[in-house]
Amino acid sequence: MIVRSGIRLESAPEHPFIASRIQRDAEVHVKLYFKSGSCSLSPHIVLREAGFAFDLIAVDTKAGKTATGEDFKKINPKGYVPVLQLDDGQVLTEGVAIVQYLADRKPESQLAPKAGSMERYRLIEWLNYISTELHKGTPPANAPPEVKEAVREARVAKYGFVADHLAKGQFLLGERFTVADAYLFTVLTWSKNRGIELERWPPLKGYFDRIAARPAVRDALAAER
Ligand SMILES: N[C@@H](CCC(=O)N[C@@H](CS)C(=O)NCC(=O)O)C(=O)O
Repeated sequence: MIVRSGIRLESAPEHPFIASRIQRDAEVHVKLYFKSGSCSLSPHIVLREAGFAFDLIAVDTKAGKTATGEDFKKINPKGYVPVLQLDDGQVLTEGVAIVQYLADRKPESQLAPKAGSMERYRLIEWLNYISTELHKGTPPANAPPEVKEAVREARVAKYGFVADHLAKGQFLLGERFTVADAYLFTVLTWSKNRGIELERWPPLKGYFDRIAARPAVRDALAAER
C-alpha cells in the first residue's frame, strides 16, 4: 500500500491505471476556465452542487486570453471552454468528462450513479444525447434568422422527447438531481434567445424553473453575470 498526499492507494504506483485513480478522499481545489453564458455553466453548477473549493477564470476565447493574462491555447489547444485544471496541474477538457470526474471525486454528493452500474450508463446516455443532439445543434445567438428557424423545427421534436421523459420524474434520472441535469439546464438557458419558448412543453418549463431555483444554480448564474 502506498500513501501519497494522505491518499491511500491499494496498489503499486507503477501500475498506471491504479496510480492515476481518482483521489476520492483528498481535499480538492480546482480551477474552472469558463465563458459566461456558455456550456461551462454545467461544470460550474456541478462544482457548487458538490461543494468544491474552486477558482473561476474567465476566458476570452476569441482573443485566446484568460482573465489572468494566460495564453488560452497553451491551456487548451482546442481553444474552447470548459477546462478544468486539477490540483495536480493536469488539465481535463470536454464537459461530459469534466462533470463525471467531479461527481466521482465527491461521491458523497451523489451527483452520478456508481461507475459500472446500469444507472451510470443511463447517465452517460443522457449526457451524450445532450451533447450531440442538443448542445452541438444550437446556433450562435447572433446566427441569421433563417438558420435559427431551421434549427427550431428540428428542436421541437427533440424537446418533445425530453419533455415526455420529464413528465415521469423530477429529473432526468428520476428523483435525484445529477450532472446530466446541470448540463440539460445549461442548454435550455439558450432556448429563449433562439426563439424557442419552453412554455410549449409544461414538463420542460417546470423542470427548468425547478433547477433554476436550486441555490447552487442561482449562485452559479449570479457569479457569471
Ligand atoms: N466538445 C466540447 C465543446 C465545448 C464548446 O462548444 N465550447 C464553446 C462554448 S459552449 C466554446 O468555448 N466555444 C468557443 C467560443 O465561443 O469562442 C465540450 O463538450 O466540452
